[in-house]
Amino acid sequence: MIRRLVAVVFGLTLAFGLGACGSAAAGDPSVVKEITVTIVGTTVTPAPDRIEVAKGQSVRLTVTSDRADMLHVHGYDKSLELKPGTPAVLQFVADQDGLFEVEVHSSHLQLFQLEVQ
Ligand SMILES: [Cu+2]
Repeated sequence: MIRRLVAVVFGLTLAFGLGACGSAAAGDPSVVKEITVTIVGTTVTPAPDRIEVAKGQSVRLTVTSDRADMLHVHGYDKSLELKPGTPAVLQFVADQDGLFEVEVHSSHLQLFQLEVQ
């Protein structure tokens, strides 16, 4: 019984250790920042905000819009066609630092600002 508890505690410590290691390894392209945005009419969910990522890590952006539109990541100059009601996925390595607007062009909505440092 006690031995099992010790094993569990040890397991948790190990998991924590690995977690800390994962964040310390930010800048590694295998570390992926998942960002999911939904657009309905002129409402962006979650509300536009600044999202920080470490330079060199990957960003996977999943956007679902209720209308056809064109997603644009400024600075990185990446575009993604959005089809109504269909999640569109854009993945890239955040390899330049700065503050970049991510927006959709037809509806002129800002989705968020990507801060890479
Ligand atoms: Cu743009």
